[in-house]
Amino acid sequence: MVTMGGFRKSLISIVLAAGLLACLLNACAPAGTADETKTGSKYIIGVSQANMREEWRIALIDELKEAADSEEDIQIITADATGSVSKQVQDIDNLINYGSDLIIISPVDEKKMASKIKEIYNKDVPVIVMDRAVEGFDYTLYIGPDNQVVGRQAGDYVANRLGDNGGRVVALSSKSMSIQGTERMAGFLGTMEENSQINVESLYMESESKDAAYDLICASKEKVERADIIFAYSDNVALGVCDALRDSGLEGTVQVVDCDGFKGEDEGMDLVKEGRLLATVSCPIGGNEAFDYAKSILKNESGVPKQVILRSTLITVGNINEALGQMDANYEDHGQTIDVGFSQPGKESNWRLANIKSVSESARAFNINLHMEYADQSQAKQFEAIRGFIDEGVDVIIVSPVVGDGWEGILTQAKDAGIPVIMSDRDVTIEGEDESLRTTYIGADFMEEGRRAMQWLRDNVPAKGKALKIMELKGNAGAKPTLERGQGFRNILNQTPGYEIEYSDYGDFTFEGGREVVSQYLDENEWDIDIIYAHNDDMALGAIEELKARGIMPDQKVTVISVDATKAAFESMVAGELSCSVECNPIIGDQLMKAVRDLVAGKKMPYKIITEEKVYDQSVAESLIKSREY
Ligand code: GZL
Repeated sequence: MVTMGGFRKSLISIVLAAGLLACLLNACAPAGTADETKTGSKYIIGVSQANMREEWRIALIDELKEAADSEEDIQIITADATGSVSKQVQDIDNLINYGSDLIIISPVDEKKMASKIKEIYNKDVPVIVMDRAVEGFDYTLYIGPDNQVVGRQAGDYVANRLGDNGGRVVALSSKSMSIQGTERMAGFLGTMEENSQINVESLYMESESKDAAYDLICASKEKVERADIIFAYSDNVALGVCDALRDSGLEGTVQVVDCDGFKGEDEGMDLVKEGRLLATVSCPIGGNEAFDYAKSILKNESGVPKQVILRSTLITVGNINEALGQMDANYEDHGQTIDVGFSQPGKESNWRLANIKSVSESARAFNINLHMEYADQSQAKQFEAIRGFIDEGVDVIIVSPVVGDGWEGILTQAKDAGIPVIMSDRDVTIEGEDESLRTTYIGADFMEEGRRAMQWLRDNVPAKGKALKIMELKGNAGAKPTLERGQGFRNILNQTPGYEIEYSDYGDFTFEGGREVVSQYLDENEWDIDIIYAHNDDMALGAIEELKARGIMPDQKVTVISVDATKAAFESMVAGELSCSVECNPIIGDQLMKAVRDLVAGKKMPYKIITEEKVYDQSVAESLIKSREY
């Protein structure tokens, strides 16, 4: 029996085979549109590329098509928006009308395309956004580099290269800069500002092109010849700079550092090998990652994150052969048992207990021998545990760091022992940003969680007249979730009149800690607080218990909001006590263990993998509580 779906696919196959698609798509991307040899595929992935002028965009399409070649039941259809927002909108409609089961889009303009992406996402068409993240989270998955980090890596290299004596740097900007270029330049100039011994001058190209770069350098010979290093934020621009230096007789006298580091003739990797570039910060294109996750999404596999931030790598003549080897490496998982040492901060909250359960279950499912240690919120005990894992000779170490600083020493010991480290649910700040000390971070975006908490307050608890007083219950001092949930909340608070943080203290993410903060406040003050913002549910529930014990709730209206969205939080919302909880998903065991197996198999890991999260309040708690996993 031919189902409507099967009929639809067969019809499409006929259309594709007849080549009508090319006309109907109204602009085949030069990389070709549909792979007619795979008519009748089970899945169709529609790819909407912003343009097919830029080398890396063509490379993205090629990577996706190459990946699809090895998958019989997946077909790729591409469309080239030729740099036009209106055409990209039309392309997406065409791709969906031909039966695309999933859309991959690299937006022409992430702000102008956000509503179209949200529209198809809300119609349950999975959509993977590449390279430029749209505002908000109305998409299935974002994959791209952190371009600020890319620029900072280039800036750190230039600063180290020039040393304490410093020097002169020319930074090439453009009057019409892409978001990617803007972020890279911001990261680069940010590091230049931290090095007062370096004199930086920005020159502005008429457009973001090789020729515009060439013309500008040739026309600025006096400024350029005084420079030690020129910074170009893309391979395309860098090539124009290198050609201009060559034709001006300055090649080798003035050095060039750039970003992109693509493979191919006259691309960054080539220019480094030829000695025309001093260094390039190489950014993976993400096509292989996008295809892998697209397959998981189409097959309804669990563990698909919300964002994958690709790792960028500094490439010089000293490590280019290793880097090229890594790019071509085929990784293979041999299915062997892998030994993992996991250092948890403790068992401080319901969230942590759910995380421990998830990690333990996934380890068994992924054939991983897990040695878990609990540090009672002590960084020293975490160091002790990690030294133990090193002595044991485990294959991989996973850490959920109790605080975010002070990890350089112990991570260097693990690196020296040849043991990669994955950060789970909390990241660390590494002085000097030596990216090799931590392989990847899998967890939440705490800044976004803080923003969402205050956005919920703004949208649901309107301030009337006098400013509403907020009590903040903070997690443990120095922990990334504490710092960033506080900062994210304040970012929105500072833009929203009518609210003020009246009192803030540490509750250490525990029930008792939250209760104690409220108790101490009441010992010294009359209760004059309108809102409690707790960094996690346990502290919120401890605070509610104390307010009830003191006879304040439920008589007085106190809005209590928190983060985690645990079962206990849902029960409290159903009971009409807690008002809202921003989700922070602890069920990341599968993602962690998949990352461990990929790592051991030799796969290059993303810089960050950010989990999917939502916001829940009393209006939905009753209907969802039975479906909650933790
Ligand atoms: C967040 C996690 C935090 C939880 C708390 O990823 O590290 O630590 O929000 C837990 O409940 O104690």
